[in-house]
Amino acid sequence: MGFNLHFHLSYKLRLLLLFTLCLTVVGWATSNYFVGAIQEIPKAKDFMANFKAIALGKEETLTNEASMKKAELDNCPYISPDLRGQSKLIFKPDLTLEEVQAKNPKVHRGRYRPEECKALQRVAILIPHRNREKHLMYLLEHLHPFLQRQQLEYGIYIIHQAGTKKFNRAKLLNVGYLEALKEENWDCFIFHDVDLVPENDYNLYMCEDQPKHLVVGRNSTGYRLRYSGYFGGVTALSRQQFFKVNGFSNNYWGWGGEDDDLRLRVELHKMKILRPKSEVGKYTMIFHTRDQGNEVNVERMKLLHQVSRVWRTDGLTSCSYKLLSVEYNPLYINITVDFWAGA
Ligand code: UDH
Ligand code: MN
Repeated sequence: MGFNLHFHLSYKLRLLLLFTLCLTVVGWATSNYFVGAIQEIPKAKDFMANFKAIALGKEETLTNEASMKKAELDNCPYISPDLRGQSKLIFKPDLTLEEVQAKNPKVHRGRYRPEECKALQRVAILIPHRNREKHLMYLLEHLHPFLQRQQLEYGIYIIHQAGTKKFNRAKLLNVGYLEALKEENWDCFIFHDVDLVPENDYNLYMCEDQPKHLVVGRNSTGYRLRYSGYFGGVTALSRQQFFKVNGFSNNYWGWGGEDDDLRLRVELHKMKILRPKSEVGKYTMIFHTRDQGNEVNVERMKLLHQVSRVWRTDGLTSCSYKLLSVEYNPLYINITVDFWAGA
């Protein structure tokens, strides 16, 4: 019995000693490892900051503070708290672009992003243009505050057709899409006539899972849809939706048909057209007569019969043009193109 007890105690003692030894060894090894790792962290941090700056094409190194601040922003809500609903639009005859600029101090080189939250979408507004400077000024006056109230990250692109030959709205919009994507991976594109001003800021300039037509009615048509299936004036297609249908046709010279063509492309791809409620999708069209160089296109019916046959080869993939200039104005980016160079 005595022998047994002695054996038992010394066995337990030896076990305890072994266990303590193990603990010491493990403790020593891990403390060494962590000290080493902690010394490595500042080096790794420096490397990552420099790498990020290079990858982003920034000259100065991002400070930790600035990158932390950006990461901290919450997503903006789908419905912004700044929306006002329907507003009465006033077009002051003596308005100047400088006044509009002064009222939009947070817009730089045609772009804006909210400071208070992370925008849900990055949106490019594409406006086909020639000889409509006054309309452009009124649209900018209303659109900038409207988009800011919607808490969007956005850029406004004017695509200007050089020369006096036939106007091609659709091809200009294809150019806008291709050129805008060269400087930012925009999520959503708004194809926007220069003379249509939205009246209600619940008309969200955002893309949905289906293409969206934003002009349910305008003052000039008694605020009713022009005809069932109308898909003109202002439309919103995501980068992927527009890419899928190969954009607009490039072959509509003069007025009419190009918007119906895009609708057919959308339908061929089994997508559905969404619209806001009629009280929300309201626009004022600034009065104008028909422009020179934009006479009715008598070929349009013939072209509309070919859509299902030609959409693959006529569109973004075949849009050729000569880029004359890209200018960064305070309130918009101006892209000037020539469709006839060398022709
Ligand atoms: N656009 C220009 N310059 C032009 C022609 C067209 O900038 O010379 C652009 C502009 O963005 C315009 C859009 O193309 O909003 C569509 O052209 P539009 O406004 O002429 O088309 P809309 O259907 O009018 O509004 C057609 C002629 C109206 C005749 C009115 C007589 N009642
Ligand atoms: Mn018009």
